[in-house]
Amino acid sequence: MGRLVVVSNRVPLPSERGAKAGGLAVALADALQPGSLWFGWSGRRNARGSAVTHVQRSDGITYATVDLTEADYHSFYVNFSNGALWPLLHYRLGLIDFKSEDYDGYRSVNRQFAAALQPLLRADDLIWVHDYHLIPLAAELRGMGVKNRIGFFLHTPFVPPDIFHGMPRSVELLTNLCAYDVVGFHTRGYRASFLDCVAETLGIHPDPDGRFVWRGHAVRAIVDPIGIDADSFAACAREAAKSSDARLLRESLGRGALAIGVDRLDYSKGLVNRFQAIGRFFGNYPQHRREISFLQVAARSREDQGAYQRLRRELDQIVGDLNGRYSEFDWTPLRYMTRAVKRDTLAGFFRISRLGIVTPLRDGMNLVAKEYIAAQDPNDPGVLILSRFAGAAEEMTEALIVNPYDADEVAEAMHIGLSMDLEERRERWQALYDKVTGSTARRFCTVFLNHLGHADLQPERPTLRAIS
Ligand code: ADQ
Repeated sequence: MGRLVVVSNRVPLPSERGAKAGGLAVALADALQPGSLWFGWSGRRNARGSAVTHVQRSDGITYATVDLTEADYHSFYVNFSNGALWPLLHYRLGLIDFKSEDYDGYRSVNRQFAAALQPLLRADDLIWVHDYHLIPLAAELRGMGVKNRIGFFLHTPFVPPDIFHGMPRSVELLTNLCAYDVVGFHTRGYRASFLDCVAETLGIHPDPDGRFVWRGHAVRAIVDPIGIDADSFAACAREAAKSSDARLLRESLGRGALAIGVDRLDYSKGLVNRFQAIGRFFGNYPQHRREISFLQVAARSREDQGAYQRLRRELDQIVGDLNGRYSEFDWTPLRYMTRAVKRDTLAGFFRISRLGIVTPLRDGMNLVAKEYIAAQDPNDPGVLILSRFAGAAEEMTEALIVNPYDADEVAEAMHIGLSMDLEERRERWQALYDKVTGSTARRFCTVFLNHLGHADLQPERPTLRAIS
């Protein structure tokens, strides 16, 4: 196989990474061998935008990044990627704020990325593009004559045609995806939605393996669920459970148990519904008051968007109402933190908690569900409550699967989880642990790159003109 070139919106630069490695950096750790190149946005904004490519090297890997202008940052990143595509791909048509000038900015940044990347490419590079910010990148590269194999992995869900076409310019976005050789999704359901869009919109009927040809170009849609390095997360949790942070947390609980939720502060994660379910739980099952405290760690995210500011205010209010109603002078039902906590500290917190609450309204996969399982003590494991709308629910069927919109059902699952005997907890956990250790980050990369490495190379590939 040729050199691997990873392209993502943000590049986790080694100089900035510190102790907290991002999810993508962890997932791709095995795939990024010395010699690989990682390309994307530096995270910086300045007047020159993408005119200069910054290059750093670390452990044999080259990190090449470009800056964005203030205007591009807003149109490409804040407004179109996160203000339109993100809600679309999470089934939230009502939250889409589409403006054609933002879409133009999105296309323009993808063109700038392609122009900055193209001179760095070698003929046999395998190019692996990540996530919704960069849907048009392959079409732009093809328009510049790049003939390499190019794959795309979507970390969010994909939506059925009726929802997808709620987005203006949806057909352009769909045909842009057809400029990739391999398009990867976390679940069978997301792939089916994509192929339904292809069939309905483009009039092409993919074969049962997700293969089809669009304007002479062979495309393959694959299912490749992302995973974690479960063994190292488990080892990290064993150590972190002995740390002073974990000890202080345990002491602060007194004789009570801990239930934990860890999410980015994002409306897709279902925190409003989750907090309502916690209130319902203490209302419906008063016998559990004082027996358990909930800890929600919700790292602030995308704060320059109105929807996120409104969400934060709403959550502040619900937490205040809930704690005001149920707290005792020596017991707080819901502890709520809006900052990031280090990964290893969280691993220790997962291990000492009796319930893991993962109830997104929609989520591509949700790695927290897998991390929670990896972190448990096999002799006394906690119980995972998991939304049926997380991609992880397709595999993790031994969790207590809930409808996150149904506060009574989630409250009942909390009651069942807290009351579950050790034997059942062990059985469920063992089945889940086997799945988490069988579907790792390494497997995710290997499957994708095997497909990409074997994608048809078409010397006479017709140039797919970038649609602008
Ligand atoms: P995210 O929406 O960021 O990712 P998720 O998969 O849950 O969602 O989390 C990514 C990582 O961030 C996890 O390792 C988690 O431990 C960490 N994290 C989350 N909240 C944190 C917090 N409050 N403090 C510290 N760390 C925190 C997107 C998609 C997901 C998909 C991933 C990977 O939205 O559906 O699973 O990409 O494909």
